[in-house]
Amino acid sequence: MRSFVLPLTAIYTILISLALILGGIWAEDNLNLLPVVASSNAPIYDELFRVLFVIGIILFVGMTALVIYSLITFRKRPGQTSDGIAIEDNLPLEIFWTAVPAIVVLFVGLYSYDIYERMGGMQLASNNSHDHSLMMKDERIWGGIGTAQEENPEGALSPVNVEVTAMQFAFLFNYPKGEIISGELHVPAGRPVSMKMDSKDVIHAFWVPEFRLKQDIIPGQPTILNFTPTKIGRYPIICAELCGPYHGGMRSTVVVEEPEEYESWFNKNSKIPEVAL
Ligand SMILES: [Cu+2]
Repeated sequence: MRSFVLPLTAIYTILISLALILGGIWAEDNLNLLPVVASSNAPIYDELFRVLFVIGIILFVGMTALVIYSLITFRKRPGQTSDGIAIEDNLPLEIFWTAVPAIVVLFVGLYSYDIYERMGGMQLASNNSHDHSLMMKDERIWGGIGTAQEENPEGALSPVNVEVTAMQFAFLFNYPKGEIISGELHVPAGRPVSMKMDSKDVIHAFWVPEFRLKQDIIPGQPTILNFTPTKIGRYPIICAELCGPYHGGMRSTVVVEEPEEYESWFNKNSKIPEVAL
């Protein structure tokens, strides 16, 4: 009889694990927690989010179910006054519960790194350095060899250059080509945008959830943000760094429009007539 007990537990474990994995994948397919996809970065980011979400669902449901099961099965029965059984050491179990989280954490770490690199994060890393030679490199990256442009199949499209100034409690967008200063960010769909961001006072952060992009804006240390908007629409720009008493009101809008609409907006507001976009 004893020899039958172990395989049955193993079969239960396999079945429950399978159900958890399938349930996690089902939940990921059916629960959409993310906003609209509006930049070329977003699908890459969403891929990582989905994987993390499945892992999270499996762990949460699995552990909660195990805790509830144990609370009911191993509860103190009426008339029970003795201590529980003294259980000491279970080497295979200890190896198992060390190995599983180690593998999961290692996988998530490597995968996140890969996603960050595919989003161009490694190229932007130098922007956060105090090193002057790297700061000089920033000037060349801005409006030059941006990631967004490299990812764009029509590499010939020149990026839209925007200088972003953040201050307590607003964003200002300056288009140097047309000498436009705007409170709203206008960008044409399908064309890379290269932004150089600086702050007048404290640290702010430029965040557009629909683009899946968030970048700190640091006083005296310009940061570069390259992206390609893909979906027409108006999306919120949110300051994502607690920057003072009215931080919650530090919002703006990014307007992604058809290239022709963008062109007419640009020409209407440009102080330099007939400039090539
Ligand atoms: Cu702010």
